[in-house]
Amino acid sequence: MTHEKDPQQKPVENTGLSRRGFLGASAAGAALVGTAGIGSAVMSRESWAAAVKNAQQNYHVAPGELDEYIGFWSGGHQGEVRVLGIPSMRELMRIPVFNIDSATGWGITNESKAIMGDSAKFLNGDCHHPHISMTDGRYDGKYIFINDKANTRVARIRLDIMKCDKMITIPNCQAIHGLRLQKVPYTKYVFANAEFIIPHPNDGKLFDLQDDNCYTLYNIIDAEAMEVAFQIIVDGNLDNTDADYTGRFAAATCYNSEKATDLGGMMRNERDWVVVFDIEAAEKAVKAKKFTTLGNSKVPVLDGRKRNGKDSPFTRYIPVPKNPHGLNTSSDGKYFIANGKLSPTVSMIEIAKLPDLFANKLKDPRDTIAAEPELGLGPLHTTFDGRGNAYTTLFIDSQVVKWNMADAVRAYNGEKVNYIRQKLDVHYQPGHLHASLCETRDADGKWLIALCKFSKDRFLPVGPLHPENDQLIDISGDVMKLVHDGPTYAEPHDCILAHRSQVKPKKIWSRNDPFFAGTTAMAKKDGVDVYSDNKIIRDGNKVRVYMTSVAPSFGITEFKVKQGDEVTVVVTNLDQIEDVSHGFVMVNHGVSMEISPQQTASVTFVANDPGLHWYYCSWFCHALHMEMVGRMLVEPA
Ligand code: RUQ
Ligand code: CUA
Ligand code: CA
Repeated sequence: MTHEKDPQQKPVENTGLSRRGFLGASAAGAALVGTAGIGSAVMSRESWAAAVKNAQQNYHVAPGELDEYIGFWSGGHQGEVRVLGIPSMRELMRIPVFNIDSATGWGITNESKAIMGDSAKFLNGDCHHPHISMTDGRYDGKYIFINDKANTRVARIRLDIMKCDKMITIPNCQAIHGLRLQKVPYTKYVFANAEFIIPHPNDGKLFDLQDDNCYTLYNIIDAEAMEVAFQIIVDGNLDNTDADYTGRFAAATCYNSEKATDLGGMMRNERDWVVVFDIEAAEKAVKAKKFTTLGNSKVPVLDGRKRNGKDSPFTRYIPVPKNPHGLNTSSDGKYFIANGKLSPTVSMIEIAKLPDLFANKLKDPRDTIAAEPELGLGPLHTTFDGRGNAYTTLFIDSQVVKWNMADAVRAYNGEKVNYIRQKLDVHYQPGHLHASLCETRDADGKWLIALCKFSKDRFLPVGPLHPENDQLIDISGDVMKLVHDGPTYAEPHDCILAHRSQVKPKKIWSRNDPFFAGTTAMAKKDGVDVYSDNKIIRDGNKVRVYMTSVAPSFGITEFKVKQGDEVTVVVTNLDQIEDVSHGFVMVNHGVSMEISPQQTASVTFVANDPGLHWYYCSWFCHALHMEMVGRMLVEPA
């Protein structure tokens, strides 16, 4: 029992237990310490033994073995989405979204530029919240949606090909932050918070925010069409959001009810709020054409602000301690949980009481609060294990606290129970945390990821810029056990874990996939079948070079253009063997793209430099990969 260096050894607050007691190798010894505890944190000798044993869930995935869970990590201000296997924490893939990617040609190819639309001019993004589409509160494996705070966008990733297929810029807003999906009956809507309050119209006349024409909007996006279905004006600003399991409600935290422009001002009020949206009521108003529009945008806009103390039909404001941050729906569907950040508490809003709140049957919106447990310093986000426990990150304490929701409610109602189960040190300053399947009815309480903002001394030094530290925690037993440190590059705000059976990507592309439909349509107009033809089409000073590729050669190994021609190279990879991806790089032209089996990809550039220019395949595809080359001759004008 003297594991002096045990990093998990720390007193468990309010229990009199030490972490050594929870995690010592000797179950019998642990049981002895356990009896010194009080309240519900006491475990029987049997459950201690089981706890120690259960916390031994294997996280080692041997070479050749596959992970049980697939995780999607936001790349933060790096802009991409990363795919990891859990529990190995191995990075499996990167999906470029709001960034430019040299390997796949994202942001370079015509197909990706068409998806990025007008916003292709931006080279940066800042994504935070990846979420998997659902049917009846369970992941359906179809899409991932993710926000871009930096350039006010929302993007969709098709999970069958693991590529971004839609990207939209949200009108009338600045900075999309919180993003969640409708869970029930299915992901018809994506809910997206525009964080910052701006003047409407934003025409350079107002710089202050107190004017009535300064506000922000809650965005309800049609997930299939990827168009903003409608927007709701709110009081205050918007931070994080989540939806319920009835399909009717969504909720968002507001930290700037003050409409302040500076730090001090944003902390002035003792309470900010959670705004709850009645999505059904809002939908009805839109259908009945009871909306306005803003500026040039045609998106229906509803006013969800309080007017003279009167609530709108679509919104209710529930006061919670100042500057809340994360908003998480418990996987049992009972609570919206607002995380206190500046307050050591989280506020549990009872979703079953919301119909009464909207029907004005409650005296006080605070009557919806089922409990407000005190957890520790800096609670930011909460996740769930499907067994009635919640886990909250404590940013300032650098801990994850495990607590029991039913006991928190009992304590709030005056019973003497201890709802804290365990506090585990993490390294360091955790923001989000995410337990396996926790956003769905299937929350299975096996693995938890704590996404730590600081890594400090946990890895070899790599200069002033440090990696972050995503830690894997085994929560399958009665105690949490830290099992792995995972360095990550800027900045995985959030991640999401699905069971591997819930995501079924294709191994090779389908012919005529909509991803490159625009390109094959262009080919058809040129009388070209991309699946067989190698042809050069001249169209004024535009030249379209259609070629196939089969390892290890391009269908066209030389072509000639005139200086100043706009050249479009279209490559279709005819290989049908899994994993035989080719690339196309035109040297000294900033041209690079991936062409995976049965994919068509295209890139357009201007041939400005007279002379011979080599092109080559950039993905190692064959023993003769180096020989997979061709030449372009640019004849002087
Ligand atoms: S927010 S660290 Cu961008 Cu998800 Cu809380
Ligand atoms: Cu084709 Cu390398
Ligand atoms: Ca505030």
